[in-house]
Amino acid sequence: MRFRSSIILALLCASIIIWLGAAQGMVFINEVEANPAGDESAHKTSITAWFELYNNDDKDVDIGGWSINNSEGRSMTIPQGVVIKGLDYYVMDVRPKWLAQTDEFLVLTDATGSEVDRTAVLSDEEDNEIAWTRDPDGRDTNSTDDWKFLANSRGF
Ligand SMILES: [Ca+2]
Ligand SMILES: [Ca+2]
Ligand SMILES: [Ca+2]
Repeated sequence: MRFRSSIILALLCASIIIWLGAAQGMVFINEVEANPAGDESAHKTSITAWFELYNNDDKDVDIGGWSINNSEGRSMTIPQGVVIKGLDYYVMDVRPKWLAQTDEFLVLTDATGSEVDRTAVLSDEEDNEIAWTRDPDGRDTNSTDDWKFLANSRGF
């Protein structure tokens, strides 16, 4: 009887540890601007598309070597040494057209290749400063409702 209750206790402890692990903060793909104001098809344009990552934990996270993959199969690696401070943001500029403006989604993987986050399928066919963002920042219920099309908040 005592043996059995020790096993139950051990299982309970393990569940709590797993639950605490799952409840830890995460890094999210938090905002995506695939269609900034201006004609990005113009020659030598200085317009950049971009996306923003958000660390919703209060601890710093080293994201060096992590990758962003888009739904067209393109991939971009975050440089070594990049750290997002707790509750802070990191913006990556990409050349226009790296992000598709229709039915685009992005997947963030860590340095071991494990998926950390993915966006909803997003379309931005408006040529303006409105961008898709998780609202509030870091909201993630695996629903398209996590995302709103709002005036951009690049880096904040
Ligand atoms: Ca836009
Ligand atoms: Ca544009
Ligand atoms: Ca933002």
